[in-house]
Amino acid sequence: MIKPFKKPIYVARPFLPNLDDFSEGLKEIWDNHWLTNKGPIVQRFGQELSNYFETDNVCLFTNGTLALQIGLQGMGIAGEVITTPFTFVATTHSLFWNKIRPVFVDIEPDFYTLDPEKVEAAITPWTTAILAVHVFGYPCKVNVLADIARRHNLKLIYDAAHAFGVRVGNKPIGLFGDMSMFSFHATKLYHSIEGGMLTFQDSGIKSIFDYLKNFGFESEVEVVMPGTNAKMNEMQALMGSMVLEHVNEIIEKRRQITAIYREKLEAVSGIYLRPELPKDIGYNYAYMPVEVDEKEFGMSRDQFYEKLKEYNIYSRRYFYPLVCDFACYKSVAIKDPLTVARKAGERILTLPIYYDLALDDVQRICDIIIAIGSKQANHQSSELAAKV
Ligand code: T4K
Repeated sequence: MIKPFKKPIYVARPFLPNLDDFSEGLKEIWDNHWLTNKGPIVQRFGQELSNYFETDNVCLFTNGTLALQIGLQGMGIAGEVITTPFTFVATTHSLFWNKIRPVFVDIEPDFYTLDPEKVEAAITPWTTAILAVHVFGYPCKVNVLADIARRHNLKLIYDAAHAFGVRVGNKPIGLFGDMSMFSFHATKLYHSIEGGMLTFQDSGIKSIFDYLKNFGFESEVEVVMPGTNAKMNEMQALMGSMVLEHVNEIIEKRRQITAIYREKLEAVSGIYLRPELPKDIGYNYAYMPVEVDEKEFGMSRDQFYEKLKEYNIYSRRYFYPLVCDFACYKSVAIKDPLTVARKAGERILTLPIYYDLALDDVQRICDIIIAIGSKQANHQSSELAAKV
């Protein structure tokens, strides 16, 4: 039997820069005595991200959820928005906080992103926008969705929380649609401890986002709108700036991890991997989702998830339950049977993937999965033999 890992292997672990470098960076904050409210490091960081995303239209926030919430508010989105149930709850919560009705439609089976045909079928006179998610960093069908949005005069908004570093046709993913939200949470491949960012097409809207994240202040004595507090602080920006220097090596390491998983798990009966992405996509290897077929693998996804824990491996069932099945969204009327999303939600498991995960450990995780699978297969065939 393969031994369990001595230390827990989590689904994600934040990349941390060299501690001495970070301490050096902290000295600037100490010297400045400036911790938040448009500090110099936040401003510098904004410029670095602007360069990385090839646009001046970036706005930083304290986290991704507030970025999306404020983005929707600033763009005046109301009524109904067509969205996916196969996502983290924050996507839908940001609609709820804006009193927008979510209209859940199904996803496509290869990469779990919104199915454009289902989107088009769900448009009503009250629809104002499409809120699509580049889930696991897999880009949505950006050109088809853009065409639908244009023909129906809808805003196209992306929850790009998982998509830092992704490119489509050599264009940064944040340049697609009217607005995109990125999360810089610690569990993401790129992070600033907590943090979020909007990229957007209309440069005129930047000042609205700036007001909304800072109480609506125009000056010491003028408040122009009822904003909230969603500012990024200097510590976050320092971390974000330092992690940005390493983002290419982070993505490269994740590519290597993914390659091992793919090579070793491809032939495992009952474990299904995503197809190869189209050649024009520069992927970020944000997550490592696999689907478990209970009959073929010999145990359900949930049994497999529990079994891995016995080996000190903590995978996650992102995204199960579907958002529409959480108690707070149960009352939302849904016309679409969500067949693909339901199947994905019941079968999916995301395996550990992070910069510090040793390639030998990835091999071992795969060996454990293979051993679990074949043990089940042997168990099933001896049960069958006993019945004959
Ligand atoms: N839209 C989408 C599609 C999203 O996925 C998210 C966030 C958002 C919007 C909202 O963006 P933010 O407001 O968060 O910026 C995690 C994250 O908290 C969440 O940011 C993320 N999505 C979601 C997919 O995953 P949990 O509840 O799974 O996190 P947690 O605490 O269980 O962490 C997962 C594993 O990571 C742990 O088992 C251990 C490890 N870990 C975690 C932290 C926080 C560490 O090793 N170190 C750490 O500091 O939600």
